[in-house]
Amino acid sequence: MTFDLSAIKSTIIPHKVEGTIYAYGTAGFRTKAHLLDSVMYKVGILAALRSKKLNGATIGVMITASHNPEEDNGVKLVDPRGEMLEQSWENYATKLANANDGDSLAEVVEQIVTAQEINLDAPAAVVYAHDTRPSCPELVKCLESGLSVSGAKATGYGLKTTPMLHYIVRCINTAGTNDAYGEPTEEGYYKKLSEAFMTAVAGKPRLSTLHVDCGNGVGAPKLAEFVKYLPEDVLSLKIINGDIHTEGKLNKDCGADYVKTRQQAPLGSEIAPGDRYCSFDGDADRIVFYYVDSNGVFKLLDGDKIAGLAAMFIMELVQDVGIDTLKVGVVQTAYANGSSTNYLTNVLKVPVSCVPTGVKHLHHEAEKYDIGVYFEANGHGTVLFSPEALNTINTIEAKTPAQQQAINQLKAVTDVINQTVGDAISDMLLVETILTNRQWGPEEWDQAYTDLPNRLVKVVVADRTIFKTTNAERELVEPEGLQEQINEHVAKYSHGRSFVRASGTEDAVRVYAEAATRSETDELANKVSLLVY
Ligand code: NG1
Ligand code: ZN
Repeated sequence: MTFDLSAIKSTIIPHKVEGTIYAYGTAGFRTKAHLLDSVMYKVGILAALRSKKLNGATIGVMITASHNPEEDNGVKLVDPRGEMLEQSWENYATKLANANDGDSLAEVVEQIVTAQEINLDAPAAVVYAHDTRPSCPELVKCLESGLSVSGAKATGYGLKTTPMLHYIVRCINTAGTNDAYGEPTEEGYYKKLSEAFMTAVAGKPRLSTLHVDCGNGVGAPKLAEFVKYLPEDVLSLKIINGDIHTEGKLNKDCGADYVKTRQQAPLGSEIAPGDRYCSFDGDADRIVFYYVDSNGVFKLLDGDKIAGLAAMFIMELVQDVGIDTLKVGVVQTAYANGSSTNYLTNVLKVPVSCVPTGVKHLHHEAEKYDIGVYFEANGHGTVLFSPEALNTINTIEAKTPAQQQAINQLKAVTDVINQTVGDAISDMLLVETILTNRQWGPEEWDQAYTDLPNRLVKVVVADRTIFKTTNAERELVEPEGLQEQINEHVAKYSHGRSFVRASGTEDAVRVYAEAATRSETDELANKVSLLVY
């Protein structure tokens, strides 16, 4: 159990390419896989220190690069309740990763130990998992070597989706408490979700088959396993892009990110009017739905549409149960379509908060509501129920059979939802719960509002750090004067909106624009992009 400070000087895995600089950002560490062996070793040390700091609470480590190309990889830490690593520790992660010799690494470890008053003799427990990338087995070994030198009790969970690992971490840390989250196993996850889903759709006819594009990633084998827990007459799924063995196929022309950014169906789909489709990303924490209308036009039902559907359904259920004193709210980012914000605010009349990009910001804001629905437009999100809300839902006594039915359904919905993090399988079940209860196809769902045409452009600039924003990234404060120039263009378009921010995951600046028509949107995006160069 002891942490061997002197041993890290000899076991350190140094950077492969001198001069590489690493940063723990919105997506943890993420870059080309061959640059990550040193980082994995240090993440092993970091996870052990974090666990020691929290008196041996179990910390998770997930090796994945999500929707990125197959040659990339990445790693992020999971805190005890299944949330992302506490923000104040991101800086420690970055410092450890950039220490490139034994002495400086030991020095950074000592700095962290002092700053956080960590007892190095305290126990440490870490669980880890990985996605389907060919680089994972090697990187797992590097992580294990960092865990071993730190004296952590390390348990490998093998191939998992990112949200499954978050679920497992929360289950382990809440076992035996009033707050127990479930069985800390893959099977426990499948059972919890399938049982809750069956209750949530009980008595309603099954919908047509849902085609699930798994982006040739880990979602495919896991979903294939999950369907064994559900009878065919409850949910019918057909997996496409489920090949995790052929090199080069992961996220290639398929998956949630491809569908969202290209606004087109993935490779391997033969989508026709009436068909129901959705896409997962490479680690199955994001989902988007889509269909083609009777004119053959492709229509996307993205994270904003999911948030609207979920908020609508949950608000009605809360009312049927008679607990509408609970405050429901929705959290979005600036990338949310203007029509969705308008629908939430003016039709559902639900409070909407806008926060900077990155799931941790959305998650924290959602915690401020009794029931907080949060989704990024790209399909990453979930619903959080506060402990008080859960307590109210679980203890209220029904006065009528209708109220009892609403209570049962709301309880089931809280179990269908993975409350630790966005989860493609769980979000898929939430959407299917709502559509089955309403007996809606994608067209009925899509009727809530019509998306404004929008365009997201990536602009490569000499130095993206000069772009500084305020107001949840919707306005630039630097470079000086640029925001005024953007405003002048925006003012010329009906329903015009545009903003510029530096990406947190790529060396580029993103320009977003929306306006009343496709051509005006493209024109606005172009004009603003030219200002940024
Ligand atoms: P950046 O690169 O900071 O725009 C992207 C996504 C985020 C989030 C992170 C983490 C967009 C516009 N941005 O962030 O929503 O998912 O990656 O993966 O989709
Ligand atoms: Zn992902």
